[in-house]
Formats: sequence, structure tokens, C-alpha cells
Amino acid sequence: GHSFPTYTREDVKKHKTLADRVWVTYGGEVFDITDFVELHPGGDRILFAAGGALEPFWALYGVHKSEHVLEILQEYKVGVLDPNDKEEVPDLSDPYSQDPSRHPVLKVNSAKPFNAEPPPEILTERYITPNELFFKRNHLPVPNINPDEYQLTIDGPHGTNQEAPLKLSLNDLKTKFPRHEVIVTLQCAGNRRSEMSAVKPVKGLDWGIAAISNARWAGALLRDVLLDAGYTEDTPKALHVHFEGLDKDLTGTKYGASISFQRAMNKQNEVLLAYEMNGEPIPRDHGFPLRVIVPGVVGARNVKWLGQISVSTEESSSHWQQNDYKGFNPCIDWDTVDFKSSPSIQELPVQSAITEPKAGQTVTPDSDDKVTVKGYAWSGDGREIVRVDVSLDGGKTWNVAELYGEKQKERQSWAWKLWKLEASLPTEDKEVTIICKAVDSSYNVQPDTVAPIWNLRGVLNNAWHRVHVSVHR
Ligand code: HEM
Ligand code: MTE
Ligand code: MO
Repeated sequence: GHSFPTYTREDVKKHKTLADRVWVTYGGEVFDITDFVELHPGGDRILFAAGGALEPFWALYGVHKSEHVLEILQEYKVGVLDPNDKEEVPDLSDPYSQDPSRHPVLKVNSAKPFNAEPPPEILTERYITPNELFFKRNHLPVPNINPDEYQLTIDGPHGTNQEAPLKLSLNDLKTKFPRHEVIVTLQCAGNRRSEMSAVKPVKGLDWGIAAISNARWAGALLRDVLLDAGYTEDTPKALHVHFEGLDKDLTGTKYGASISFQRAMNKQNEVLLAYEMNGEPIPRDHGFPLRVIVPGVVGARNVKWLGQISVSTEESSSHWQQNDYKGFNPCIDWDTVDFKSSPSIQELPVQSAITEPKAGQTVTPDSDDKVTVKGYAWSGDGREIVRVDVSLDGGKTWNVAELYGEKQKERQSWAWKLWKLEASLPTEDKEVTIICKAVDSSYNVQPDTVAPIWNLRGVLNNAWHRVHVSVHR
């Protein structure tokens, strides 16, 4: 019979520190867990959830799936979440006022548009990244799309049914085409940009090493939808497939990108029109109700909130295809750059990074004098990661890390491998540099340093990842 006060998510967000008291939500309930923080068997990691939801963390740490944990939690209940929270009256003067709410643990690189990455050490806790913690990269406000009214438009081949494009509802996409599921890692071209800015400033959001995440996607194969719209492998003049998002700027310009027609039509490439992410309808931040997933290809071509598909002899004329997401020689600056001189980024090069320990951290070797190093590794175009090399002495000597992750088919290794190394420090030094570098199935390797691959836009940084730490013995 005890009734609890009602709080909004905004109210909860104000309680993120021990000083302001630590609140969290679970289900529709609010808890003040300040007094439990010190008692928590998992240590102060519990503070990651401060001001937000416990669910994504408990999805990461299965130990919490027990009655015992829920009983503890109930002792700290202080309120319930306002059920009308989501129907908040939007402020129409702010184009971002209808953006969804996000988990407070994310490191926000830009609030409007919303761009954020998870703490790196959380990224490698689990092979599949929970939706709430998946990095988010938006160029524009998140559109609010009614799934019942949603229609995808696919222009027909030239000279045929151009005037009567194919229109598919969300239900058509789910029922007319076989459901296809695939685990794909998405990485932004700007991942690890902050290391590039450290060499020389670049233009772009200051991403750390976590503009990359891994999810299980499900949807219709783009190939099947293109066949239904009247295309075949031999359709004349069909060279590029264009995707247009429903997110638009104040002038009405929409986000857009393209991939090659050949990539779209080849079954082995598994290009998806995805309506599910990790078993749930795609969350708003990730493209609800429909997005393109182009396995092995840079994040930018994985168009979210997909509104229209068309086919052309030319690449998309969108700003993001033509004048952004391209690589250049380090000598090119903003006065000399000619965006037409470089191809658009599609497949990405081999990549890896160290998520634990973190730069500047003090590492204490265990009783066997060993330290644990963790990270991720991934390569574009379905190339499998076959090895990750780790040095604990700045590159003088090397170890081979243990790889984790689902086995995918040859040339269809779309998902990352997580890796781990437990090894003794080869040096008595008090300061050490840990380095990782990965090798893919084509024996592509990462470049040693950032300077020779520096580019004005700060994209494609895949140099060896170095982390300096202090050793405490
Ligand atoms: C372990 C409770 C939030 C991370 C545990 C255990 C309990 C507990 C009872 C021991 C489980 C067992 O060994 O059977 C809670 C409660 C929470 C909370 C009541 C919320 C109020 C979190 C959050 C995180 C977290 C937000 C991570 C961000 C962990 C970890 C362990 C753990 C990593 C395992 C520690 C180990 O293996 O030694 N938690 N937890 N917990 N918790 Fe939590
Ligand atoms: N699609 C639309 N419509 N609008 C966007 O801003 N951002 C792109 C891509 N698709 C974007 C988009 C970029 S640059 C990246 S890296 C990925 O979406 C990020 O996907 P995520 O937010 O699901 O992680
Ligand atoms: Mo991106």
C-alpha cells in the first residue's frame, strides 16, 4: 500500500555523483543506491549507471540475473518513473527537442547533433554491444517516424517503371522477403581521430577509440528488394545504389550516401535493409524503423532512417559522399584540397585498439607478475582478423593475444574479434608503453605511427595503438 513519488528521466539524471546522491532506474522504478555503492561486490563500476538505467549494464554482467540482486535493489527504491515521460511537450524552436534520451555513461562528443561513444573498457566486456551503449553518430536531428505510415520508395530501372516506383511498408519488408540475420561491426571513419589531432589539428569530432561497436542485425537483403523492384545483375547503367535518409537539415537537405551496385547485388556481401538490432526494433538513434547495413563498409554508408533507394551511373551527390569521408596525403590542407581527387571511403583498413588498461593508468601486476591487456580488432570487406600482436615494452618484444568471437565465413568476417593477453612485463621499468597491432586474412598490417597517415579530415586512423601506463610493484 505504500505509494512512491513519480520522477522523470531528467530528474534521475541529476543524481550522478555521490555528492548529489546516486540514482538509477530499473524497469519503471527509481532507486537511490548511494549507500550501496561501497557495499557493491563489483566495486565502483556501479557508478557507470549513475543517473540512468541499469539494464544495459546488467545485460553485460550476467551475475545480476538473480532474485538476490533484485531483493537488494528493492531496499533502495525511492520512486517510480513518470509513465508519460516520453510524451513530453517538444520545444519546437529546437530541432533536437525530439531526440531520444540516451544513457548517461556515453561520452558525448557533440550534443546537437548527438555523437557519443561508450567507455572503451565497457566495449570489450561483451562480443555484442548492447543497443544503449552502441556508439551513436548523427549528423542531424533524429527524425520521428510513425512505423504505421512509413514507406520505403525504390525507384525502378531507367526506361521501365520510373514513374511508378516500388513502395514498401515496414510490414511488406518484414513479410515479403526472407528475414536475414548477420553480426556486423560498424566503425566510423573518424574512430581514433583524437590521436590524429595530437599530431596536428584536424577538422572533426574528437572521437576516442570507441566509435566502433558490434551488433546482430536482421532484415531483408537489399538484393531481394532490388530484384523485386525490377533490377537484375545485368541492368544496364546500374553502377551505384543511392540511399537517402529521412533526417534533414533546416534547408531540407537529407543525409545520403551510395555503395556500388555490384556490392548490393552480390549475395555474399549480405547488404541488409535492417529493421532489427540485437533482437529489438532498431532504436531511434540507430535508424528506426529501417536502416542500411553494409557489412565491411565504413559507417557513413550505413544510412539510417532510410526513405529512398535509387540506382544510377554516378555515385551519390550528397555532401557526405563527395566532400567528406575521403583520405588524402598529409601534405594536403584546406587551401589545397580537391575532394574530387580521392575516392569515397568504402571498405575500411585493418584496425585494433587497447581498451584495458587505459592511458595514464597505474597497473599492478598480479601475484604471478602478470598484467592483463584487452582490446578489439577488426578489418573491412569481410577480412578476418587472424592475429593480434601485443608488446609490453614499447615494441621491443611481442606476444600473441588470444582472440574471441564468433567464427564467420571466409570473406564474410563482418564482425570484430575481441582479444586478451595475460603476460609478464619484460622490463623492470616504472613506465611502459603497451602496443597492439592486428593482422587480417590478407596479411594487411597496421602502420606504425600516425604522422604518415595524417589527413586534414582526421579519418582512417589505424596506426598501432599505444597506451602509456605506470607500473606499481
Ligand atoms: C557483482 C549487485 C550494479 C558490475 C554484483 C553482485 C551483486 C551486485 C549482489 C555479486 C553477485 C554474485 O557474485 O553473485 C548490484 C546492484 C546494482 C549493481 C544491486 C545496482 C544497484 C552494477 C553496475 C555494474 C555492476 C551498474 C557495472 C557497471 C558488477 C560486476 C560484478 C558485480 C562487474 C562482478 C564482480 C566480480 O566478479 O567480482 N553486483 N550491482 N553492478 N556487479 Fe553489480
Ligand atoms: N544515416 C543517416 N541518415 N544520418 C546520419 O547522420 N550517420 C552515418 C551513418 N548513417 C548517419 C547515417 C555515420 S557517419 C555513421 S558512422 C553511422 O551511421 C553510425 O551509426 P550508429 O549511430 O548506428 O552507430
Ligand atoms: Mo561516421
